[in-house]
Amino acid sequence: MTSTTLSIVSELAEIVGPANVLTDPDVTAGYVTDWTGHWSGHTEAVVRPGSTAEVSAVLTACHRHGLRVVPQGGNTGLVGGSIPMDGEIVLSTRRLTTIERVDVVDRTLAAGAGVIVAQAQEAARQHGLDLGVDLASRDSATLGGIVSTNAGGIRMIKNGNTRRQLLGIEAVLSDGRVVTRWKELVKDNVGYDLPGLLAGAEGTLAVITRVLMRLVIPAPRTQVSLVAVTTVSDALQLVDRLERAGLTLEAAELMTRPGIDLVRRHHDLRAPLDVDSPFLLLAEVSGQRDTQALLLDVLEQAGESVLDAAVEEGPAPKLWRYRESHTESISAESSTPPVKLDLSTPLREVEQFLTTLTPALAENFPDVRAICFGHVGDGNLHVNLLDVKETERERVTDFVLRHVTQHGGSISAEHGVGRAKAPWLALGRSPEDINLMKSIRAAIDPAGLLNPHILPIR
Ligand code: 2HG
Ligand code: ZN
Repeated sequence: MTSTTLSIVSELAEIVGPANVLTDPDVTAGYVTDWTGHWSGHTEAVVRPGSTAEVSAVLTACHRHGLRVVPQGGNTGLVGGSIPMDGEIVLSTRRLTTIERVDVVDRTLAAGAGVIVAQAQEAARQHGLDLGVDLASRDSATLGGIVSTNAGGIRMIKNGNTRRQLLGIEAVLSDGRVVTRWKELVKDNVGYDLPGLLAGAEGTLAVITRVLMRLVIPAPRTQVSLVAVTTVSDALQLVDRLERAGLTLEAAELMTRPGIDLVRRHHDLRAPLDVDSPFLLLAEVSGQRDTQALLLDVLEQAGESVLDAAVEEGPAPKLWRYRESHTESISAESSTPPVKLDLSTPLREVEQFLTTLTPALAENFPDVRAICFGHVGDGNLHVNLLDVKETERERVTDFVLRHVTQHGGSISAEHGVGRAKAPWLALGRSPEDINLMKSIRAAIDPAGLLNPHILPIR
């Protein structure tokens, strides 16, 4: 350790207590590598403040020393956005775990940024409400993490993204100043939308310490159907039919045959349906009454486009296992950390995008296996590339991101920019747009100390 590091470590220890400044590489290991194992950095210290005042004091100290800081929640991100790739200090928000209040009249939840998503959901459910966001990493992801990445997840089709669930925020700027916008109001039109700006900023503008989340009424009588279809368009038409029949769409997820086969191999699951179709749609619907009858009716009326279907009643239907086990099974299967590309296209382009991508990849990257799945109802697909050689990662990423751009899509639908997409920002935004984002960033964090490599200001 250098003398500057030694002095900052003891300064940080004075603020948060020595037990909450981690320096031993064995202990910090879990904070410097991401879930996929691809993004791996190093740090001299992980600091774990236990209150907003401590976060403020930590950032004030780092600012004084000109030290760069990477904020981190549950470290479940998939784009390297919370990893200290260049030796930054890691500021973990995991000790900010207070659930302050659930308000059943205004339907809000006030909580610390380090509260785990599943715990926030549980707290809301105890009051007959629910968080509007749900995602496979619910048992490790934190509220601060899903807000700062503006996570999408499986309920986005019904409730919108995390930014839409955010009513208020408390955050600390890089120089230690605390900013609070905290009113339990769904209508509050005074000036710029600061919570909306900090949501999705991926820790480049401030460290989020507390959040005020909108809650929703849980779905009544859910039914899950797993439907075998031949084309993506068939899947999307079915989604449209379900909504037109008066059912509320709770989720609409697409899987492919190779993805299902892989999940089955890794989880020892039996075939979910009797036919082998190229695509499977998992649609969860709800309704006030006769939900199952209505669902079966729609499946029947869809005629030959539905090759086979299984229907199961909620809550916690087993059919979801086929979808939620994808990420884990892909990582277990791939000989190298998978290249994970989270993309979206307009709904009318999803079919073309996917059917042209697979042969183009096979022609240009014959050794790479692609598994695609995702939130098809939102036009959002997760393209996972397996067995990619280290030397090929950049080229294959560039290839797929250009392909999605040609289809009018986005290079990042819900996972954010992080390190993974930073070099391709210009594919997703115009030069004027990028410059404006840089100006905002420079105004709020002029020294560029917070998560500097996502939107570099110089
Ligand atoms: C999901 O939808 C997550 O399950 C992870 O966004 C996606 O593993 C992925 O590529
Ligand atoms: Zn997803």
